[in-house]
Amino acid sequence: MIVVLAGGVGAARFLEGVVQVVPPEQVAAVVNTGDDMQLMGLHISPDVDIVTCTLAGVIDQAQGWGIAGDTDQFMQWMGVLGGPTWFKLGDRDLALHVRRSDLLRQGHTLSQVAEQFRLALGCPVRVLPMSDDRVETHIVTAQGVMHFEEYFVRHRTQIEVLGVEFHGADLARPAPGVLEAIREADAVLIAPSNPIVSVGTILAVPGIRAALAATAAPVVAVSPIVGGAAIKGPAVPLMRAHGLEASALGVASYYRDLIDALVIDNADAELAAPIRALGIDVHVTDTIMRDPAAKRHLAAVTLHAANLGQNAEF
Ligand code: FO1
Repeated sequence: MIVVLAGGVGAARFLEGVVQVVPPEQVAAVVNTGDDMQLMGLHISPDVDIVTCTLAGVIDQAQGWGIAGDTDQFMQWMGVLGGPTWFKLGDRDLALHVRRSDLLRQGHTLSQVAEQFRLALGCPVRVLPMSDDRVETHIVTAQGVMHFEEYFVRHRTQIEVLGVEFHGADLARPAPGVLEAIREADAVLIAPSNPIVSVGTILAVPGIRAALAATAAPVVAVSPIVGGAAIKGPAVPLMRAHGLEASALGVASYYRDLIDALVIDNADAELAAPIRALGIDVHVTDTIMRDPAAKRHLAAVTLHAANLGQNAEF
């Protein structure tokens, strides 16, 4: 079993590579739910939906989120009625949020909903929310503390980050199957997701860090920072707010006691030595997932770094 700790868009694209190298039924994604948000009475679960819909082949590829070919009649009328329109919910996408909210109200868990949706949509990979308990990532800014999505989407990250809070994390329990998957894994891969508010949120769930430290499986991360910049999203300001250098070396130091190896981009080759000095094995390659072949390549290099590359052609 290959376990992948996943956030949103970058992780979903990485998983598209992993399932080209190993059979999808041998892959389980442990997904961040800290971006989950209550909006208009709906429970929205961005990263779980992004991973599920990407691997089901129904994602809007250009955006990385939302449903391909979706329409915006609901949003248009929501605007007419004076409702919130800052977080765009497509008409097909809306079905996910309404159905999830209804199932949760009936007493189903996030995990049960994730499993029903991935089977219904034809996603071949198990999607395990990190927890069935409510955890929300909030960003501390000079304009107050706000939900991550308010910071990321409404304010387009254009406000200074003073800190990050994982509301509810201390009381959250890993969702069913998460600790077992990590314990029994042949390898644990940390996708090129935001180290702080995607992977960090997963690590904030009590028990998950310990499981990663205890597993016999190699733990290999892919740096989401290339040449000091993030391919997508606010990893740089969030790392800086955590006193971390916004670089592959900063990522290595953040994951230091958790990972055996780090995959970094060719652009950061000069950081291999200082990262190795931290006791972390380094693999330098092209990490930009510009097309399916590049996604496959990155996955193959990462699996090789986890000593599973024998039968992975790349
Ligand atoms: N991201 C945006 O930048 N703007 C949006 O309006 C938006 C809506 C949205 C709806 C459903 C969904 O599953 C994701 C959505 N995202 C949107 C993406 C989301 O904000 C981020 O990609 C993740 O939370 C970060 O991993």
